Amino acid sequence: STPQPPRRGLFIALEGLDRAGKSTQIARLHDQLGGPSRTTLLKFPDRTTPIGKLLHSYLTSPQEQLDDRAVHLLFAANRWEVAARIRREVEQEGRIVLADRYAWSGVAYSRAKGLPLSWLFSPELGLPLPDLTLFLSLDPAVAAQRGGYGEERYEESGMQRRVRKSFGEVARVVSGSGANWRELDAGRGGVEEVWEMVWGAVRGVVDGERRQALNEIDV
Ligand code: Z5A
Ligand code: MG
Repeated sequence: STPQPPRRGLFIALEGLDRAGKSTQIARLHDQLGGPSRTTLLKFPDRTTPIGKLLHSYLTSPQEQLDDRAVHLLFAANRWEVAARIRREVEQEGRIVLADRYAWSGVAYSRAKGLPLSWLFSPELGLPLPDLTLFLSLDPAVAAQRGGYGEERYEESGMQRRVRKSFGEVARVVSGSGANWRELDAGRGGVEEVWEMVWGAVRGVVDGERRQALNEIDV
């Protein structure tokens, strides 16, 4: 008989404002879930690809002029560059793919510049839908005290407050469409307390039932 593919893996995204603790928690998840032999860690924007290099230059040179819609499409294109890889690793290789930011950041940051929500979702439609999105919620004033702030284009308090509001809109649309969106209070304690919440949420999906194919973003 033909060999069956392994039980499919998982696709999990971490989202949140700047300094919410995404990279800290996702590194811990990566270890807990078996490290590089079982788990792939992706970060968006992926600044290593040609499109990612353009985005890096845009983020680090605030004087650079680029139309807001063009920027939005570049962030989305940077995800489409790895969409097939996510699907292959999860569905055929049984791996766990973790994303440090994803499409939801794409919509929320551009929304904070005043672009219409329906337009913003379009280039994200059809991308692999995470089995779980963990949104690390944090007061922008607390985030600003965590240091290393103010070097990139969006690291400014007015923008961070607008992004927090936009994430609220995104959360309503995304959970309303049936996606698995969990908000965690990332200001409730130190790294250890937040980790307990993160692992509690992830353990549930690791053990849970799932269909072989990943769903697509469809709001
Ligand atoms: N962007 C976009 O516009 N469109 C898109 O489609 C995408 C992104 C994907 C770059 O993102 C920018 O791109 C970002 C959104 C935009 N702009 N902004 N703002 P990035 O991912 O490269 O940068 P970032 O994630 O926003 O910043 P970050 O510093 O990497 O944040 P973090 O990963 O959430 O935090 P961290 O590095 O884990 O922790 C930050 C500090 O806090 C660090 O010193 C930790 O030790 C400390 N920390 C962590 N947890 C705690 C707790 N619980 N208590 C106390 N201190 C803590
Ligand atoms: Mg980070």
